[in-house]
Amino acid sequence: MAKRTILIHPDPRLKAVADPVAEVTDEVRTLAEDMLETMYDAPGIGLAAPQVGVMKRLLVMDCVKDETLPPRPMVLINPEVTWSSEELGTYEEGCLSIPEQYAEVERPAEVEVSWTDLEGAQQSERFDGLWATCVQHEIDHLNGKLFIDYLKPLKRQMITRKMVKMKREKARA
Ligand code: K1U
Ligand code: ZN
Repeated sequence: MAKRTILIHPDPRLKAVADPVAEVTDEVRTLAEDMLETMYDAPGIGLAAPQVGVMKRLLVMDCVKDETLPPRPMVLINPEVTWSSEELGTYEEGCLSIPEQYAEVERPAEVEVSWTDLEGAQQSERFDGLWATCVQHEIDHLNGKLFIDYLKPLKRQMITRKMVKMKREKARA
């Protein structure tokens, strides 16, 4: 397993639509393992392949926050939202590609998602709470959408400017 570098906004790869995974190969399995290691190390509760510069439709997540409960690492390949609730929920979201910036985003409170697992089998599950927020945030990444795209333009520009400055200072250091 190897930790991968997380891209920081703004980066054109974070605005691009990722390609479907054609086959679950050893390369895909290695990518999934590396992404889980990268996510836990960050630490984060989700990570999408474009965030590590791989333009494939694969995401990982583990929204078990209670440390007394066992972890639940999930790998979703070619995920699709097949149903969304009319009821909406608001959560203060963050993003590993937009460090230290948080904002409230409104999304469907529950979603049903189907995907291919690492064995190549088809899976489907209904998510609610933080899991629903996270899976929608990660699927957005696969479509080149960031949580700041839900914010008012001024707020989005302010965050983007902060990230540009942060990246410039990091490059100089
Ligand atoms: O996709 C990402 O950038 C990961 C992101 C996922 C996410 C967070 C909040 C709402 C929706 C989606 C993160 O994991 S940010 C870090 C974070 O939320 C966290 C970190 C440590 C402990 C608990 C949460
Ligand atoms: Zn994110």
